[in-house]
Amino acid sequence: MIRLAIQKSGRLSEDSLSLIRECGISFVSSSYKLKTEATNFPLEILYLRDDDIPGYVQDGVADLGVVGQNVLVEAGLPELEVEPLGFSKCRLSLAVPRGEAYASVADLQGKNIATSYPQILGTYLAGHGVQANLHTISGSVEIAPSIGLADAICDIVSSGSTLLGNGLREVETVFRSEAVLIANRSLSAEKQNLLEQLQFRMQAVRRARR
Ligand code: PRT
Ligand code: ZN
Repeated sequence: MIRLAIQKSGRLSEDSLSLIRECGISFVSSSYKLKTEATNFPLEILYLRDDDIPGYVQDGVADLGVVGQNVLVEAGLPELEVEPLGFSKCRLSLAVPRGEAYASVADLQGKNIATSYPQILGTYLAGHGVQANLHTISGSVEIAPSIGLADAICDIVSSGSTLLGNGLREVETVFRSEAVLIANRSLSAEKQNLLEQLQFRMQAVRRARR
């Protein structure tokens, strides 16, 4: 039996469940349950908050997980990635108030930047030789400039309409992300074999979708 952690409820949930089903694995899922066993594959599914998934897989509480690369890299565990899954594509971008002049990332020197991704942003800014004050907030990052909390923000963007609606302009792409399959680094031989079967099926599903 191998344990796979997926997001309980959010943007990754539906596509994660569809992927498992398209792999030919049957299970009954219900919104109030925290785990489910598949009926035709030795798989147990755990439903968790996405932020908890990398740590649980690292610790072996779950063997496998489905999570966004943004959350995985922010958690400092990029080495757990085993397979890109091609859904939940988005980017982590820097944005400034629309009326603000902006020529390059050097303009952010000494500025206050609100983000939920201080690790990824810190690495990016350091790579560009920029020192800024990062303010870590966990939600509603886009309103920070309009309430005087920050000069710029760094947040997840997909369509861009949230930035537009908050009077912000996207100026730099810091990181590109998609959902990935992650795995504990010391799986037993039996679990490693189950992982390979799952990866084989996931790759076939992706090829069939193209
Ligand atoms: O409750 P839990 O902690 O499990 O979920 P969560 O609220 O932390 O995450 P959730 O469900 O919002 O997102 C899960 C993952 O989906 C993220 O970690 C990303 O990998 C991916 N993803 C893809 C996105 C988006 N697209 C996205 N658009 N995550 C967030 N957004 C937000 C964005 O921050 C913005 O505020 O959606 C808003 C709208 O985006 P626009 O550009 O389309 O307007
Ligand atoms: Zn989360």
